[in-house]
Amino acid sequence: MSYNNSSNKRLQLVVLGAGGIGKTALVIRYFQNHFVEEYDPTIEDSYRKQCMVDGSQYMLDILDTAGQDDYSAMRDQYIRNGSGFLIIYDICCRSSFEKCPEFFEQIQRVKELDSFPFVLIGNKVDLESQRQVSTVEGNELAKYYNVPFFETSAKNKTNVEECFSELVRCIKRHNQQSKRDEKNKNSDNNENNNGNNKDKKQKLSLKKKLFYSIFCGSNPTD
Ligand SMILES: Nc1nc2c(ncn2[C@@H]2O[C@H](COP(=O)(O)OP(=O)(O)OP(=O)(O)O)[C@@H](O)[C@H]2O)c(=O)[nH]1
Ligand SMILES: [Mg+2]
Repeated sequence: MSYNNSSNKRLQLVVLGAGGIGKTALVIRYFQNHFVEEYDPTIEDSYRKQCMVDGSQYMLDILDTAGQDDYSAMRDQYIRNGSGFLIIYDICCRSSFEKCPEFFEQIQRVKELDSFPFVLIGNKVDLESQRQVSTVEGNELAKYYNVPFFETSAKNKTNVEECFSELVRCIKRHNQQSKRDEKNKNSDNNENNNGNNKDKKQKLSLKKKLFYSIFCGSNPTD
């Protein structure tokens, strides 16, 4: 399928979260449907995939970022180019959960937006016995941001397709809302302009009347 005439369906997704929480494992599970057992810290990797969501086809460009703080300087650039974000923590690592607001605030700052498409993800849900962050806490944080929440397992393939598809829906909704806002802004501007035009016409006709009364001693007959 060609995307030349549907560039709006090309989406840039950015995967963010602390180091070692399973960002790469989730992305590889989604792209290649296998589980990466070993931990090889990422610097930056990108993947491209076509996907079908609600009957529409999309081309996803996914950027898997480094969780290690050594590479955090590159994050602003990734965020700038992203249209949707997966912010991920490890349910067995409390500090990775506590880091999520930092990513959220960084996106807000770089994008200069209060809200943007993102899904919150608690990964490694197969390691239930080592859980440090409850499902309720994850849900509460997602509710606070008003975004979808998933608990996933890259190992067991739990909710992997679902979280990517939901992010695509979030981006679609966000873009539709932005278009509506833009339209409303334009029609407000037009109304203001129409008002201004009326004002201008009234001022011109007053000027005309003044001109005639001064120079002709009478009013125009229009
Ligand atoms: N049990 C279990 N282990 C996982 C899961 N996801 C990832 N892991 C393991 O966690 C370790 C780190 O996973 P990565 O995907 O490399 O972590 P990362 O977030 O990409 O780390 P950085 O690239 O350093 O930011 C690996 O050994 C994975 O096999 C999961 O869902 N369940
Ligand atoms: Mg990685």
